[in-house]
Amino acid sequence: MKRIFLLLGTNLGDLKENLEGACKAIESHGIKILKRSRIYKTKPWGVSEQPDFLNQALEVETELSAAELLKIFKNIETRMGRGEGRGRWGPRLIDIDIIFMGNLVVDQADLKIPHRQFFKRGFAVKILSEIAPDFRPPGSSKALHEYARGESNEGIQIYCD
Ligand code: PH2
Ligand code: MG
Ligand code: MG
Repeated sequence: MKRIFLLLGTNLGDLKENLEGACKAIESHGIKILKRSRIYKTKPWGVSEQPDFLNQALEVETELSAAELLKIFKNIETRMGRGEGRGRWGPRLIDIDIIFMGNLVVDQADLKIPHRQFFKRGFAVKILSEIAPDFRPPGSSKALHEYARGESNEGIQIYCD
């Protein structure tokens, strides 16, 4: 079974409720949540003039393909009001990103796995490492905890357990 990791992000509306709503919506599609990281408050990456984010990593189990997952997550984002966000890296009610699906590598216009910016975002590496310290990204000899060790904790704080 492939180990599938997601990163949730939100910085508009009721942030905690958005994360909880996203988890419920994910489960409503028969996708099982195996692990949840703690919820972290993070400084915005990419476009800095926007509110702080709450981020949470999930490990999920499903037989669905990457394309099917993408479709489901886009639907959830739209239904939860993602359309109200602005721009590629701008504020949003909910963002559900596929970070890894085991050793799978996807390089399509609408979907890149591993997630393109994952290793550039210290907060993402730190948060995912909390639930999957021993996971080795495709083609890498290093485990996530080794990547996380080199990242600073600046701009990342635990929001709740
Ligand atoms: N997502 C973005 C852009 N910037 N910054 C933080 N801290 N957390 C995010 O989830 C995030 C971001 C676009 O997806
Ligand atoms: Mg994103
Ligand atoms: Mg996204």
